[in-house]
Amino acid sequence: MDAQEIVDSLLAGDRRALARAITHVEADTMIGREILRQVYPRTGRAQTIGITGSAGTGKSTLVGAVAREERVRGRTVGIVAVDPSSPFSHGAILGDRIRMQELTSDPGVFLRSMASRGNLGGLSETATGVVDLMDVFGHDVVLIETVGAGQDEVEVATTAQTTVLVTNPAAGDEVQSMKAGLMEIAQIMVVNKADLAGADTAVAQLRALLAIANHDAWKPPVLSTVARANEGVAELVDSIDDHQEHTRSDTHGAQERERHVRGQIVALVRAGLHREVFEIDKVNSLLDELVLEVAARNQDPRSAAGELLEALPKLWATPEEM
Ligand SMILES: Nc1nc2c(ncn2[C@@H]2O[C@H](COP(=O)(O)OP(=O)(O)OP(=O)(O)O)[C@@H](O)[C@H]2O)c(=O)[nH]1
Ligand SMILES: [Mg+2]
Repeated sequence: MDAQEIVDSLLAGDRRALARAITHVEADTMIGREILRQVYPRTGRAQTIGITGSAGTGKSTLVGAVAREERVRGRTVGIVAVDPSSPFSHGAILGDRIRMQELTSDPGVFLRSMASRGNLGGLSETATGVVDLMDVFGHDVVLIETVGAGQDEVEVATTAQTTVLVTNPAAGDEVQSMKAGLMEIAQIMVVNKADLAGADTAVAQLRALLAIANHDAWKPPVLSTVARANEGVAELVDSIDDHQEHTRSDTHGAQERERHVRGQIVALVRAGLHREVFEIDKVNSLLDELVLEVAARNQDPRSAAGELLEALPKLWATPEEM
């Protein structure tokens, strides 16, 4: 099947065509790129929502609960679950699958797990494309779950219009040390596992932090949920709707949408640079030399990186001579 055929079937609502398109985008094939080019003008209808946070905070449980609530509201849901961890964690994906099984037997839900590991370009390149596909397929809502591992967390923020950062009551230290940058990527903060002690304190701490950090038109709400018991989930979906409305409003919409696509482009350039730079043989030769120097403590890693960056324009300018 060529790109055009896949796009036609996808737009006609064929789930197998969606699965096939996602596979192309994940493998970054020429067909995958062509599909994305063709469908992009039709994107932007779905609510795209990133659910991120540290491992084990209850993101998958929350994604399931939010998906069910969206279904109650009559919306169809696409779910992208990104597993960033080791090759040994297939069990984790499987666990999520089993937990979400009840959802996946619902024709109004489409679930796709993907591994971000081994994807040199990082999450943003593939996830952004997969989200676009789920959007044009006609899902009303696309939920993207990622474990916040620094880089990935920032990248997921560029994938979704609305990013929900999930923490737990016990994560007091984490909240304290949470960098302002990380808080800025979130439009909604959730203290999940609010059935555990300390939830009110965590909510109060986050609100206090946000009060000093945030000066935008949108003030991120801090909510508490018990995802496992569906508590606070309807309120979370209300908040997501509020933020979505904000991004589509006349007054702030243009600015929000520009912030979002600027982040996307920058993340894609960063990912593309990363991938392309290390495809250049001369870069790798220089890297090998620098590795030996730094390993022998003759040079520090920072100046080695500086040397490589300085040499880069020249190495890059003559790729065919390598
Ligand atoms: N007490 C309590 N436990 C919860 C709640 N929500 C989820 N859990 C539990 O927390 C554990 C982790 O939940 P997951 O949903 O897998 O968390 P996750 O953030 O997706 O985990 P990773 O994807 O591995 O990072 C499970 O044992 C859940 O049952 C909650 O509201 N309260
Ligand atoms: Mg999970």
